[in-house]
Amino acid sequence: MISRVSHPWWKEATIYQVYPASFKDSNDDGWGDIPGLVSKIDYLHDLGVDVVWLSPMFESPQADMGYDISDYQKVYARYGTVQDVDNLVEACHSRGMKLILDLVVNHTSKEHEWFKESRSSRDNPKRDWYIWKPARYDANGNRKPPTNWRSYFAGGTWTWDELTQEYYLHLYASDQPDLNWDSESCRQAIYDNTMRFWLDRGVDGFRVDTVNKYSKRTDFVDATITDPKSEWQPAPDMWCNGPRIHEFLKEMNSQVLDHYDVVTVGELSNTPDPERVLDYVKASERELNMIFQFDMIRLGTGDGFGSKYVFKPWKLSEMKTLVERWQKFIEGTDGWTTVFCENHDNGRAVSRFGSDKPEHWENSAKMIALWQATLTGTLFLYQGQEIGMTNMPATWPIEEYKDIESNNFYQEAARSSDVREKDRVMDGLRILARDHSRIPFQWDSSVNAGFTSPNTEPWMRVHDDACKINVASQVNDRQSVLSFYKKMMTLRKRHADIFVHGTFQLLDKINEDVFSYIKHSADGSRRAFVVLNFSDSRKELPALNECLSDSSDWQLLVGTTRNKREEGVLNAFEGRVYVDF
Ligand code: TEU
Repeated sequence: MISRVSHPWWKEATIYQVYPASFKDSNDDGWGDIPGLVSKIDYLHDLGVDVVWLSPMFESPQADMGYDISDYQKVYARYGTVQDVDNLVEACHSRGMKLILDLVVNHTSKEHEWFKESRSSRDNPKRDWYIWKPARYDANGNRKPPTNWRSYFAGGTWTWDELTQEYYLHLYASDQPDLNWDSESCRQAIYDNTMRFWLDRGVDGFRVDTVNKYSKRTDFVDATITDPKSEWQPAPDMWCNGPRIHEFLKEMNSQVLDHYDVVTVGELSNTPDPERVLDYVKASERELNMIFQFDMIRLGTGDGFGSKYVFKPWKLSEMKTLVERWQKFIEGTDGWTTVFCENHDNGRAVSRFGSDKPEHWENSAKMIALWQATLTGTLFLYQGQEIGMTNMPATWPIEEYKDIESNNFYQEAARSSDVREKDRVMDGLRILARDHSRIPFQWDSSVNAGFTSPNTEPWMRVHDDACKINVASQVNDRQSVLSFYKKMMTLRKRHADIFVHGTFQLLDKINEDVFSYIKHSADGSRRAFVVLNFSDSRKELPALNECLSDSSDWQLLVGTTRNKREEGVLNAFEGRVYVDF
């Protein structure tokens, strides 16, 4: 049994998410791969990365970019082999780094052997490893699915199986049938086949996909109609935080995770109450070390499911409230939290929370770096965030969007009776689509940005701005976004008592341009004042002593601007940190 100390290795770690398809292609097939990642591990080590989180690289038909797994113990051929993963583990460990994988066990691919057996007959031993239900029939005898639930990818959550004359449940694509965690034998197979196999090869933990969806309500009733225009209704309360979820996660720990020195971070959706989130992340609960809570990163997405990609303008005061909530909810508890503003399911932070206009791009990216590096919790960076990669150009057509979610929402809008819906959704996708984070990483200014060879067609189009925004153009520039991230990573570690473990005090909540807060060291002896101008114009720098009504001698620790700082004024998207020690 591994002891759970109060400052385990993963609290002060910086964890970097790699999307294997788009990081580095080593064999010129247009797809990133694990040998390509291994070739760049020193780049990550130099950035200050402690842990690599590798998004799904398992064998998969790629209906949902690897989140539809057909064999957990094989590697998708375009990404490499199990031996390549072993090499990656060694490359990390030999540098004092660690590797975590993506644990995707709410569902498998429909091509997984387990599902093939389950669907082969109603009395197959694995029938109850998935969720099968009989049809309903309407007054005219027409066959209907068991419920009216809407899938995350548009459409319904049930697909009819002709052979066995039942429907199977899939919260996502029909290619992704949900596993039935109420089956004890199914859970045991998950623990052994998907977890122990990789932990025994030296993997240091998991990012746990859809972690609160394994236990679902078992009454399978229709959801309240909240979208009268649609046949399908949002129903996340039917499958999130179900009656046995904590039992299952405790079992996963006692039977597997507790026997290794590993970290877990859960993807926790549809759980807005901090008290309910603490149920998952208090060390005494022995469930998850930490979770991703999506309130902040969801800013701008429309309400509910169907309108997710109808952009909804947001105010800085809303962001402040959410950041404050998810900074403070662990204070006084044995829980822990995460810091992140990008991942493979969201648009780029510079474009969404700053500005990707040429005149503002660099300051926005550096301000975001300063913001993230000064927040409490384990810090997660997403590939390309450290060089300020931006959303795909607004001029790119829907054909450049490869994600199943983007395309399903766009096609659904195109079928709408409201002819403006398609344009509204396209406008929203240009800001919010998952595709923006999935285009090839920008290594240099060559054709295909050094991601793959110049005469290879990459699986997604390389950004038009890759010639300007790339590692090579920044690595030797002490004032670049990349250099600033390195500087902030160093300061974060040097002052971990404030930035990683400190308590958060929001200032001036109603200011819709400037975001300022105090971070207090754990023992209360040291403070940092962080001030961020989230606007595209000059703003008055809040007077420190007024804010804090004390006469401490505040000294500038770090600022984002290349230019000479102006006393009392913050330039557009400028950030600064002052300290009183
Ligand atoms: O996402 C699950 C999830 O929480 C969804 O809300 C997610 O944000 C997605 O955009 C659908 O709205 C995880 C993975 O991060 C995602 O990439 C996968 O598509 C999904 O699970 C299914 O495995």
